[in-house]
Amino acid sequence: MDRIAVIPGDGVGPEVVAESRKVLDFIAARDSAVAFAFDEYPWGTDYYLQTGEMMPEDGLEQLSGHDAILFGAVGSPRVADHITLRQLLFRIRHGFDQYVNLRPVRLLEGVRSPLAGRTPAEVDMLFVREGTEGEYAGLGDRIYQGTDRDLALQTAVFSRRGAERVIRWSFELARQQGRSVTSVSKGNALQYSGVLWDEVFADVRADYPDIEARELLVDAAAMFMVMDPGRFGVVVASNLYGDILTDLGAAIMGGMGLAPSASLNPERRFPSTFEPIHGSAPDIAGRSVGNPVGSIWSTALLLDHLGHRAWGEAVQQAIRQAVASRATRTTDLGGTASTQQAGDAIVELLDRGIEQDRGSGRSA
Ligand code: GGG
Repeated sequence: MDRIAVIPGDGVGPEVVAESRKVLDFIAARDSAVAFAFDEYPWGTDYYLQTGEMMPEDGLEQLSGHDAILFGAVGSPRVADHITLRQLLFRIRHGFDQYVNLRPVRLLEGVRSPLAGRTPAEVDMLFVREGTEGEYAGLGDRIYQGTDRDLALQTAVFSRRGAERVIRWSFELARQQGRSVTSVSKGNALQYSGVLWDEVFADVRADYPDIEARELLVDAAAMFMVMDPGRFGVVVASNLYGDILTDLGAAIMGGMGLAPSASLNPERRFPSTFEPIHGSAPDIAGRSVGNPVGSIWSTALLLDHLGHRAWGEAVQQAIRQAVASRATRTTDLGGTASTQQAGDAIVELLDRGIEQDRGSGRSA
């Protein structure tokens, strides 16, 4: 039995997470070897407005007994974004040492990329964003507020250990998948943090002579993602650069609603979090138009993480089929389906895929 903590959160979060739950419920109903126990937590902006905190003091303790966390989205115009984001999502990522933020950027068949003429074979990158330190470490100060000397300090934290573990994880992933590794930094301008990152990358790459390794400045990386996305395999970047480049990646793969992520604690000392990379999208919340694919794809990553690899692959296959047709994709992709219809279609395609596999002697 896998214990899954569910935090639907704000805006479109509850709508897309409900579609992920449909997929997991379907799998548990079809496979006697798989069972999930869900604990849902009402944490987010409404909770904050009622209690003064985004999650309770002992929130991490409550989550810690779970095998994984299924997360929706965070953020609302009713509360400053730095409060909602830092007090919920970052508390979980930092508290559970989720130092690998895996973000696949993949163009699916039938989805139109804004990059003219690009095919799925040319847009297939695996971003590995550092998740616990860098620019989002949360160190800094604000002084002389309300005066003309108003001053802010935001300190980026880069440690050798922090850079090394995420870079090494990226090389291992590249080796498993037969991909290259590109390191993204800004060592020409950031003489402390950027240079440390580059030195660690040089040290780690020496342990992987079989893997093609390259380095790019973050500005050049953004340019090449648009001009020549096919050059990237695994891409490892610090917290901020990884965050920004993967929004660009989501655009390249056809839209923010598609992009999945997994915030992993690779040692499994703590639960890992699975969430679409998009935010709460308050402008479309409650209208059943949000794209559930980013959440359901993240759920496929959750299934992989929990050891249900065949199911993870089956869910990805159902997603590929759903987005290939107008009738089963949402309006952001030029389709006609509502959030719920798109989720139902993925479940139906999953079901059909199982029946076909059963007919051919394969099983999920
Ligand atoms: N679905 C996750 C979410 O709500 N993300 C909002 C956001 O701003 N995230 C920033 C980050 O992932 O660091």
